[in-house]
Amino acid sequence: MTFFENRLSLLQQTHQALIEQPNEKVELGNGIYDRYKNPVLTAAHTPLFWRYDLNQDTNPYLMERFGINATFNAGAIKCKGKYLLAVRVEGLDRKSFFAIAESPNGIDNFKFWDYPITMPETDIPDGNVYDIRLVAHEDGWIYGLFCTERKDHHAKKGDESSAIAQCGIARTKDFKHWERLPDLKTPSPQQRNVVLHPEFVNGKYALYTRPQDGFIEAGTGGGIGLGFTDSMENAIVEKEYIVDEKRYHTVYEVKNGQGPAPLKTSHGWLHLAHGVRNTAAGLRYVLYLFITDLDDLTKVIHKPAGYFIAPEGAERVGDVSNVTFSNGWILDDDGTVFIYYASSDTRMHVATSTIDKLIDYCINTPEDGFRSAASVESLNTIIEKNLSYKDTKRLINA
Ligand code: M1P
Repeated sequence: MTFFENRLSLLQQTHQALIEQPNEKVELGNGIYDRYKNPVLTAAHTPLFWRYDLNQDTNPYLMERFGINATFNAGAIKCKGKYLLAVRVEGLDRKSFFAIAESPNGIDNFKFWDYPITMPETDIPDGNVYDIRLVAHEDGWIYGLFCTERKDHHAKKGDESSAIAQCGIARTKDFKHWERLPDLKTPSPQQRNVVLHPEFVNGKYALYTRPQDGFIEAGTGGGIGLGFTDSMENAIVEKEYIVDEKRYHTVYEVKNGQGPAPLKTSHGWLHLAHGVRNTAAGLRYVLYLFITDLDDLTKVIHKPAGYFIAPEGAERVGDVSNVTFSNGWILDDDGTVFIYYASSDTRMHVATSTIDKLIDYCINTPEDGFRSAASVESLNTIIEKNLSYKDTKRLINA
C-alpha cells in the first residue's frame, strides 16, 4: 500500500466513524430540554471529497486543498421524513456558504449532500452570506432568508472591516435549485436576523426584522421588529414594529434577534431568539424563548426571565467564544422539538424537548422583574410554596 493509499484509508475510516457515531442524551438535564453528548456537525463532518484532491498524481501528499473552518448557524426543516440542516459552512478563507446536511433521526448521522448550495446573486455580488432561516410558507414556496454582507464603500480609507448587512431572499422547492429575489428593503440602514413568518397576516407576508444602526451595533434599532410586505418578489417593509425590545440589565441588553420562524401552538406563537450582553470578556450570546399572541403578532404574552440555553463546557470555546446561536428548529408530528444551535461560531448541536414542555416553561417560569429585589421575590414565592407542602418537607428531610 502506498503512503497515499494508507493515508486515504485512515481518513475514510475516521470520517465514517465520526458520521455514524450514535448520539446520546446527557442524563439529568434541567427538565426543560435534553442536551446531547456530541455535536451534530463539525468541520470534520464535511466530505473528504470537498477538502482533498483525491487523485494520487495531482496530490501525492494527500493534502487538504480546500480547508473547512467551521459548520454552524444552520437553518432547519423536515422534508420527506428527513431532518435537513442548511448549514453555514465557513472555509479557511472566512467565506461562508450554505450546504445541506441530512439525518434520518435529527440527532446523529448527519451527512452532507455532495454539493453545497450554489446561491444565485443579485446585481450587487454578496461578499459573504450566512445564517439562513428556512421557512415553508403557506404560499407553497420554501424560502431561505439570510444575511448578505458587502463591503461598506463609504467607510474611512484604510478601514477594511466595515460592512453593510442586509437580508438576502431566495426560494426553492427542492433545496438544490434556488431562485434569488431582490434583497429586502426596510427603513433601517442595516439588517440581520430577518425571518419570514410562515403564514400570511391579513393577506401580507410578515417578516421579523432586526433594525440596526451599524454592522455590529443594533443601536437605536430597538430589538426584534415586525414588518409587512405585499410581495416577496419585491419585498419592502415600510414600518417596523418592535415586538421584543432590548432592555437594561438583561441577557438581551446589547442586542437580540429572532432565531428560526416561530412555531404555532394553541397558546400562541412560540419564539426562539438570541440575546446579547456585554462582559469584560466580550459579548455573550444566549438563547431565550417567548410567546406572542396568535392574533396580534406584536404582543408578547409570556416571557420567562433569563436564558433558555447558554454555552456550557466545550461549547464555550470556539472562533467567537461564549456564543450560542440558533436559526433552526423542527417540530415533529408527535410534539418533539429539535432545537439546533451552534456553539461559539464553530459547530452545531441539538437539544430536544416537546412543545408541551416548552409552553409550560414559557408560562410557568417567573418573568423578569428587572431588579434584584423582584428576583428574590420570585424565588421566595417558589420556596414558600414548596415548604408549605407536607410532601416537600418529607422529601427534603429524607
Ligand atoms: O458571532 C456571534 C453572532 O454574531 C452575529 O449575530 P448578531 O447579528 O445578533 O450580532 C452574526 O454574525 C452571527 O452569525 C454570529 O453567530
